Amino acid sequence: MKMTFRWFGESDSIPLAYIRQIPGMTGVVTAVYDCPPGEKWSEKSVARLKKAVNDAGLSMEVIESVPVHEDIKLGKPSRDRYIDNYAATIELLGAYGVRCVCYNFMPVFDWLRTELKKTAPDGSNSLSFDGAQMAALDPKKTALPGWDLSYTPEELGRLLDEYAGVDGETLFENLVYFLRRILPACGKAGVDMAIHPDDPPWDIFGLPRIITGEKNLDRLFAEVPDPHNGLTFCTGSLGAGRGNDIPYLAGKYARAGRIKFAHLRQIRFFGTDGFTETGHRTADGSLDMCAIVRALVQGGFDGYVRPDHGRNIWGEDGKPGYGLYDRALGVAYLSGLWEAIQKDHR
Ligand code: DNO
Repeated sequence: MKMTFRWFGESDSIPLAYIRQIPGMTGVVTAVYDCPPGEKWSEKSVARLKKAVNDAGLSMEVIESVPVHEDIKLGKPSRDRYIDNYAATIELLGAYGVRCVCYNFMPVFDWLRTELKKTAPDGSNSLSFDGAQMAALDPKKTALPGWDLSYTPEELGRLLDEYAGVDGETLFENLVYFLRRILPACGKAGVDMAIHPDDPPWDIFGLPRIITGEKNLDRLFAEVPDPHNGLTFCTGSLGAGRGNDIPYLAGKYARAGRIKFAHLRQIRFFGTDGFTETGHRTADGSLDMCAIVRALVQGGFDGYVRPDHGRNIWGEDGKPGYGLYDRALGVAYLSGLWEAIQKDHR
């Protein structure tokens, strides 16, 4: 297992030097943020980022994310140009030592929450989702929590209307088309693609979401068996789907060699579909973190791991989910689980 930490580039308030001091830290998971979605990343930006990371004594083997242009998800004729740019970016990243690219195929929005700072009894706060509150929001009228989109309301409205003709089946076909076209570049560059599950894993605002559980993941790997076609095993995203048995899925896809990257995060369920993010320990939420790590270890997973969202604690007011303190505590806890389980497993 290689422990990593997400870092949002030079504008991140957390210095690389602090990240390096977290016990067991090997590298950061980062991205180039100055390139419009769909264009090829510039070599200058990639080289500069890598130098900053390496100079701090850390590696840069995982990129999260190379965004997928909406035209690719919509299957528009312009998609081929954007797919070519994507493949060229993969080759560039491979040449700079990147081994894994995390991406998602969610229409328009990435993760969605209804509250960014839900206060817990201990005074900490964290991200939270309540389905009834989400259903009451109209993305064409209100800004969604955490989403200061680069679209104007008119552009967003148009984009949402374009998805009216795209159901889950079409979206899935568009994903398969995209992967088949870029995987040759991944093979050449030695880069694994690691799709991030939809967060939360069900349709929202009438937009289809397809990376939601076992059935669709099995279909994805059956239709695109290339070994570089992999998964970011995000426990919090898949785990929000209460029908998903997370330790079972961890074991199954680890054994199949499909897990290229793991996001380990704890959530506590409430109501019928609500969840609040908590500290990483098993005792703090609804997911059995110990069983998940055991399944990964026993399944032979030896890839990149990062603690996922943390709470705001000790007075920190971090980027939603991405403060320093609670994620660092998450690393310490997860590394302890790993050491204990690995020793028993040998
Ligand atoms: C949320 C993250 C996601 C993830 C993307 C990958 O905190 O896990 O935003 O980076 O879905 O493309």
